[in-house]
Amino acid sequence: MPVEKQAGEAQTSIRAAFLNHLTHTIGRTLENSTPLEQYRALAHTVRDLVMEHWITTVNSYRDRDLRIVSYLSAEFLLGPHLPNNLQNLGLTQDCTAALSTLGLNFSEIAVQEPEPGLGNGGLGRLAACFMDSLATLQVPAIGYGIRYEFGMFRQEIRDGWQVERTDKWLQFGNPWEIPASDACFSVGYGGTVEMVTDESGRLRPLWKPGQCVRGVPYDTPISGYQTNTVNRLRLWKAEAIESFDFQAFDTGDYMGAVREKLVSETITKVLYPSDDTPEGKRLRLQQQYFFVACSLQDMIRIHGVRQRPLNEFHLKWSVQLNDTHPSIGIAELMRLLMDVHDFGWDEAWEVTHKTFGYTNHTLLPEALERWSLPLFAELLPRHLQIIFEINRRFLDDMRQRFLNDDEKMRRMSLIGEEGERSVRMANLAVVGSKAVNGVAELHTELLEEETLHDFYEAFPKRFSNKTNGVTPRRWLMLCNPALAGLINESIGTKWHTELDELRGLEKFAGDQGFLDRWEKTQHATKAELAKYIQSTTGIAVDPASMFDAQVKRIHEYKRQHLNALHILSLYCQIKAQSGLTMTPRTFIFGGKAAPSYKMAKLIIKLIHSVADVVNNDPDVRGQLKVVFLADYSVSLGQRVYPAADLAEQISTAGKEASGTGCMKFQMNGAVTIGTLDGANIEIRKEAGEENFFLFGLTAPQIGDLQRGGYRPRDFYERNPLLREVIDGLQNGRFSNGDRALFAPLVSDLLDRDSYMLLADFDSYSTVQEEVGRAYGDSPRWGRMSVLNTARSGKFSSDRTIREYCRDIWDVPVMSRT
Ligand code: GPW
Repeated sequence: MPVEKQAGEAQTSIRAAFLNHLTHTIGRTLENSTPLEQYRALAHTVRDLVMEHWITTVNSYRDRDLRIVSYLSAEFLLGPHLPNNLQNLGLTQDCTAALSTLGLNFSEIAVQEPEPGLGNGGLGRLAACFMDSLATLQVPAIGYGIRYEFGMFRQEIRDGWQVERTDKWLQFGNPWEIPASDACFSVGYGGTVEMVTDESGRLRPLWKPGQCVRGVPYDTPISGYQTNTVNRLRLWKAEAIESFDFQAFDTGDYMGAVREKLVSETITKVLYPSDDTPEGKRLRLQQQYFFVACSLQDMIRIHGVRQRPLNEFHLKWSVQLNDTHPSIGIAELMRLLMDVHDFGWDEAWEVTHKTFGYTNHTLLPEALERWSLPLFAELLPRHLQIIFEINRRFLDDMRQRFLNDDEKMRRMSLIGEEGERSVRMANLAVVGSKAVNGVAELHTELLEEETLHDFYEAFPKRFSNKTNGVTPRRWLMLCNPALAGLINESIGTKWHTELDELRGLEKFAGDQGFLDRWEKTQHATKAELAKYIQSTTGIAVDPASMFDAQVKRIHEYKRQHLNALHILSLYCQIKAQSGLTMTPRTFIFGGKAAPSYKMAKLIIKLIHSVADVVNNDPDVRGQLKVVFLADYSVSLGQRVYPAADLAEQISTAGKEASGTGCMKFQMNGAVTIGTLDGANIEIRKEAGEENFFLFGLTAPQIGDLQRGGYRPRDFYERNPLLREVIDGLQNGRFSNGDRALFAPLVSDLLDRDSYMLLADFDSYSTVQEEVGRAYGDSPRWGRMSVLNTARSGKFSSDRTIREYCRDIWDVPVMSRT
């Protein structure tokens, strides 16, 4: 049989290549190698296969001479490469078989891979899903970002509190990256801007930076699913410029030279661990400018290699700004074109504003990036001049169009004048881009009507919505092989790249035989997570109980504490009525808090206190279990999403721009309890109202309530169960008598409650009761679960990327049919 022979050949060559790398790359024999060493040998084996496709991709792009998409992002949260690359190559089974002939277990080796945690959460993971879809759709694209030496911190839990530990992901080397020493660039900071006369007698500004660092690119191949396309993720590392060392060394200041090196390398040392809350720190601005300056120089270099004049830059590149973090690129491209390449202002602006697209990811006013003017002037004096000039021209234009509406001019200015003067990066991004988009329908609507309303009035055509998506390769096929297998058997495999094909499952939603298999599969996946929970937390959970999961960054607007209050209310009910039975549930939490975010850290402590009380009270009779999984990450997500029955998407309406975890849960057949916020609205529309548990106030109702003077204490006084829970938090009932512990939380809830937990508590509890009843009705729940998967097709990042390609980037996607 030729097919089997081929498979046999693949196995034999993987086996040979693996043993070869073990000897020649790692320097070990099979017998005396550790699993980590075996992982490294296997990673090199797979990388070799990916590299072959890379070479052909580079050649094919060169021949086609297409516009290239450049995705600029301060974060790329890729997750483990090994299993993903094997799946894309179609070699998972061959590899597993090849290893087993050597007495090795693939899964045991794969778990050795340190996760590249170069992102905080949703924004960084979105960039990774986009890279996957771009390669799968064979779009010429480069991702540009920062090679942080230390990624997202590792989270440990001590006595219920979060403790941060450094993430040394590069400690044993990274087989997936290749330094590209031929494309290093320098980046300047500080210094002065002088007016000098050039050869042609023209007076022009010359920036003389006070400090210079070098950017060294590290490339990671990003493979597409079952294509030969492999795109490039280029991450920059900061190094000292050698000549600086020599200067210092010559004058005998060896220590000074080394200090210089340390200072330069600090720039890419560590990822800022805050999500949705920018810290106006100098190093952060240095990081942003560093990677953007390197990336633009690299694009101009490639443009030159393609022998194109620079006034055609925008025809050959589409540069997407992943939030405002890279938006300094607008001023930097202006500077490069004018100061380095002799463009006049108008010529430079023509190219610049047709090059960029800006994606906004938040409505939280405190999350909109602003840089203090003195800091900006000190680090980037020339860029500040350029921003002032962009602003002057822009406001002149607006003043004419809006007849001297001074209030409006103040709101639209790129420079904030309230409090300390600042550069408003969102305004810069909107003014300097050809396209602006939000990440879910409601989010885009609120951007247009509220947050960026003045700009929407001025440039309505610039705005559009691009609802987020996630890659079904990682978030269904890879993480849930059992369910993916059942789906393949039922409807074939076309859904791997055309997720709408999942609709074909609808016809099985009433088929009891199919529902039984669906449930059995789900149960087995839950049993695996139960084992993981047992081994990491020591808590025994029952896979037959409802797995109710909330995994995401810890943030007040995401309201993990609403979930916790509800659990406490169930507990109080059990205590009040001995013998009360309810649908058994396992509440699963996971997520990191920004190290400086006190309230988020207290919420983690709260969840642990709730777990202590609930898990250890015999009156509960095991009906409720609460677990907090430490160190939430992409790989941990890959365990949780497939095992969940219920997904908690309970943010205050109008606060979550989109959310993407909701999509991963839905694909894997979880049913959602959620508010009308972000992508929940679209998930509910797709799934059907009857397959979604809706609760809570809407965004307009929240606005009304807040404007009318919201008094959370009224809700506390009106609801006896809520009162019992809050009183318990206050009087130490849930904290071994410690009355001080949760006092900050309680006083915030009673006196401020900015995120309206108390207003939504009643509705949440009522709907949770309904959830419990529905779960008890297996055919009903099974049907809801199948229909959720069947109707999740919209949330493939392939769909999202197709929309960006069509509406913003103007590049073709490869169709497979
Ligand atoms: F504040 N998001 C994130 F908008 O993960 F920049 N980190 C961030 O720093 C920001 C947003 C920023 C998230 C949003 O909170 C989430 O709603 C969205 O689904 C995700 O970005 C991807 O669009």
